[in-house]
Amino acid sequence: MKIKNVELECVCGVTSPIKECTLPEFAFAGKSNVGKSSLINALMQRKSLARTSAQPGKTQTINYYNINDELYFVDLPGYGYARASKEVTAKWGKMVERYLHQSSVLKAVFLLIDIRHEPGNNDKMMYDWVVSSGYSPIIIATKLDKINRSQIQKQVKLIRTSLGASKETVIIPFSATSKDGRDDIYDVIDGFSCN
Ligand SMILES: Nc1nc2c(ncn2[C@@H]2O[C@H](COP(=O)(O)OP(=O)(O)O)[C@@H](O)[C@H]2O)c(=O)[nH]1
Ligand SMILES: [Mg+2]
Repeated sequence: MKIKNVELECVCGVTSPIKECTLPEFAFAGKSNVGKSSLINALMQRKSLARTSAQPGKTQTINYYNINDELYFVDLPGYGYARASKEVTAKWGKMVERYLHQSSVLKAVFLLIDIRHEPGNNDKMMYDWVVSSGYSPIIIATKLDKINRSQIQKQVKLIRTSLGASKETVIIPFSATSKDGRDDIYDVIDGFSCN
């Protein structure tokens, strides 16, 4: 995959209708602070088009990044923000559910999990949600640079087991710092795009 031009084309608020796209979409989901914006920036080869912040849980929007006029990266709002009110959490759930059910051009959902930690209940819920919407989530194990190489396989196994994911489920360790794993993610996207 070659990045030629990227543009933040649309920011959907919680109550706005889901954007009707004609180009294929690739969605990114994960807990706040897991490294979603950093991953999207790395994939777009831009430093800061997708916001990265130390203040998790701020954005409750679905952001559509147009890539080469060929496809969209869809940044779903992060979950599991400790101080989020029940109301915010409920709105988030409705929005994500609406998205997963309504998008007719959604090709794949990437679910981001911090490679250092066992997935939590929210992660498990999100995983099940994606599966029940008819997709096989592709797991990105983020912040790869924060662990020792010798720990990678153990952590990947822990993530697989905790999520109840099958052997076929693709888990890609990734670092936004070193960009390790980025080509594997491009390959996955390319694989879907030509179908
Ligand atoms: N060391 C390291 N830090 C990361 C990585 N990805 C994200 N971060 C840091 O984790 C924090 C949250 O990242 P961000 O992309 O904003 O997460 P988001 O809330 O999921 O969008 C920021 O301080 C990032 O710099 C990574 O691969 N390695
Ligand atoms: Mg973010």
